[in-house]
Amino acid sequence: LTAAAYPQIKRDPRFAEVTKEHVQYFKQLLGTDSALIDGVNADATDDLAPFNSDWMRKYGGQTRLVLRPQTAEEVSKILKYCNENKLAVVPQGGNTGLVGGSVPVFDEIVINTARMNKIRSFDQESGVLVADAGVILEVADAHVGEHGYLFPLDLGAKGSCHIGGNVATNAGGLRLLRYGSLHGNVLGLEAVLPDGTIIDSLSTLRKNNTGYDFKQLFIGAEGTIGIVTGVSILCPPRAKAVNVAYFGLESYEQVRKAFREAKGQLSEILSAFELMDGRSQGIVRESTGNKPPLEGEYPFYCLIETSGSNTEHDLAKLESFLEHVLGEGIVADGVLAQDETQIQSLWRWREGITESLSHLGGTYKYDVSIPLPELYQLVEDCKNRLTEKGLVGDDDSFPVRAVVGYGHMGDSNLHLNVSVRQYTKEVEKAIEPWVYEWIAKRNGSISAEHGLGIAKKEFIGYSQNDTNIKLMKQLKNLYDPNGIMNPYKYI
Ligand code: FAD
Ligand code: 2HG
Ligand code: ZN
Repeated sequence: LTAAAYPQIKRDPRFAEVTKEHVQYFKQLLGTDSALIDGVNADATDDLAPFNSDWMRKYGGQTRLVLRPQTAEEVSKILKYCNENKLAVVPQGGNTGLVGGSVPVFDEIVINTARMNKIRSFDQESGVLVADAGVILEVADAHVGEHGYLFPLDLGAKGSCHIGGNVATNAGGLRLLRYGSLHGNVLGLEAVLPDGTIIDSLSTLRKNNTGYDFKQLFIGAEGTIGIVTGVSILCPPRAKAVNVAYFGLESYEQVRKAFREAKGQLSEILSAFELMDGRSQGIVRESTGNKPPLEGEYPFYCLIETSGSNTEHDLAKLESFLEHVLGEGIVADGVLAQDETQIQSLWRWREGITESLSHLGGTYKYDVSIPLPELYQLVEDCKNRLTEKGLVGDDDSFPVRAVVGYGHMGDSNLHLNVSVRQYTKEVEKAIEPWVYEWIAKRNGSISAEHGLGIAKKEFIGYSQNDTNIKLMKQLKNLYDPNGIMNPYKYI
């Protein structure tokens, strides 16, 4: 796979090209060599490559300069200088985004947050963590874990993604059902505007109704109005009792029934309800070689997690739920993890899907919100459409290898993934814009949790009306009048 070129997008001639003088300024400002990758004065193609290409190796550009500031003040000076010199920039965290938003399109300067990685404070009474934007999600969770708390977001890329990137994408993840979205958990932000203004809105208060809530605009803005440099976030107590069960089911209707029962019977202790279709689990099995949790094969699987404070009480609830769903034939078979190792290994069957797919070649990803009754129908319709067009098959002459569906059933969020041997226009045109029309007809969203980036730039109109798009453009112009922040992306 090679990073895509963008024949349909032209480089904006308003932006300057990075010169040796520009690099000299940044070198003086940042001081150390490790703070900068300089492809202007020397050939640094190999060192720049990981910053130029996205996680899927689908999108990429040709930056010649990566900057790794350590403080908000440094970010402020960088942005002010870029703004004055019309140098376009791309904010980048862990570069795990799945919509091509975190990499340059042409020669934009990458401003990477990896060196802004300090935990600033943790209040053991309130559970409020204040940390730099470049702290890795897993590190933040381990830190609050030492004090008996949990970071309220968890996702498969936790070992690489940054909390600033999570905020910038408004990542949803595996436990949103229980802990809610970052729009609720983030209490404050520190961010830098293109003109160098540092917005200090790093409140640690739970309640603060004193005018416009600026932080909300940065949550999910995907780096288009400023750079998040610090995050203050409310962490819930870590559950003392966590249980995970994994089920095989005969139909999507049975999965819906199981979800209704789980909500009704497990209510306050339910912390995740995840859906996986048979094909997605087959792909994880082939890629990892692991023994599946259940003996038989089923068209659908689901993973249920409970998190509570009393092991006996939770187990009693879960066992009576298991008895009920097995007894009523809602689920065909199931297994309950007996210890932490088994909990982790069951989760890998869900969390490992994205990575297992990535070993097969390319993946067209559609991260969508659809009302539950029709959620899985999209996968069936897409599979039928691609089959009718003669695009799906087992041998190498067919471009499509598999059409799979999985996702956060508890949030009505489906991940439709089309696994291809190569990214081709033929396959892309067979899916888009058909898939977006399908979603718009059901009043769904074309991006539930990954954002728009460059992948969905052309399709925002399927989920936002003209008035909303106009308001977004007005805000963009207000915050970033020179348009230097993450250009060519969705706005
Ligand atoms: P990047 O990829 O570096 O950047 C993402 C966007 O945010 C870009 O537009 C970038 O310009 C901008 N940005 C980054 N940092 C900043 C900053 N400090 N200030 C301003 N803008 C910034 N997403 C989910 O929602 N739920 C999931 O369950 C989930 N699981 C995933 C599993 C895997 C295996 C992978 C590879 C990705 C997954 N993602 C998921 C997608 C991704 O959105 C998240 O991994 C994460 O939120 C991105 O963080 P990052 O630090 O890697 O950001
Ligand atoms: C997940 O839920 C992530 O596993 C990634 O959001 C989904 O790869 C995808 O499409
Ligand atoms: Zn997801």
